[in-house]
Amino acid sequence: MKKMILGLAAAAVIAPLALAAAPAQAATALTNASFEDAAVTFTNGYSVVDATNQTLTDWTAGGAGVDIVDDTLWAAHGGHRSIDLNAYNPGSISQTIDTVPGQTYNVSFAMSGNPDANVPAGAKTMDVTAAGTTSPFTYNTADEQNTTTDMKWKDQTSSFAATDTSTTLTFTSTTTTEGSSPMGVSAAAGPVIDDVVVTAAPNVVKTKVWHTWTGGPVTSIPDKSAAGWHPTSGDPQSKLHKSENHQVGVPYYVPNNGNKGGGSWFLWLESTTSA
Ligand SMILES: [Ca+2]
Repeated sequence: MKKMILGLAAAAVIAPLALAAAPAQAATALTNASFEDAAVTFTNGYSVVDATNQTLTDWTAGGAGVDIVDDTLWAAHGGHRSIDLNAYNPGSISQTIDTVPGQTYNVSFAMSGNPDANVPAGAKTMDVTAAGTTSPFTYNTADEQNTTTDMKWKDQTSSFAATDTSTTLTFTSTTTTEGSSPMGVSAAAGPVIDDVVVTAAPNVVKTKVWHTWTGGPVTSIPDKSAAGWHPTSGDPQSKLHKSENHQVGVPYYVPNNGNKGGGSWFLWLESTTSA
């Protein structure tokens, strides 16, 4: 046992011990992410999509329906079309994509708000929901002063951890009232989205490395950031030195590990990397 410890300490070879490796990144298959594909005829620059009129390719509209808006009404973020998540009341759109359980995904999109002058300007609110995670977003058209020719798009990002091999991603308007309106409806101008992108987040790998104190005699416990620590072996075979027996970042002293006349300090340090 003593020889083994000495041998490892002298080896000076870094052998990282991977503790938590998430699944490999997976390609997702979100389609019609810029809302350009829809079998619709536009009247006044928009077309309502709802449960009885599912004309938005690869997406399912819910709630009170949404509007596909083309750039004769306002300029899209990308391409020629974007989505107002309120038709005449709050609606939603959903799409189911392939996912890897345990993998974290980032959902980014461009957000604005319907600047219709017939509806009082104000907060346009919405949720992004996937795998049980709901992230709220707000775009305030009164603050932003966006117009149909300059929608002042803002980049937004949410994330979720997949729990299954497929995940339904849903954008839901929560804009339910906008005060009195000459149009006679309460919530006809909602949050606007375009250019959805779903990417697998980088995997986080935590690595523990075993260190031996090489800084000579000390009168107090060496700090974990002191220069005298030297990486040794990541996985010592002695149970005395197993990482699970020690707190990361807390030096521990072994009174007699085989050295003549004294013991040694040891330390486990952890590093986090993206892969
Ligand atoms: Ca678009």
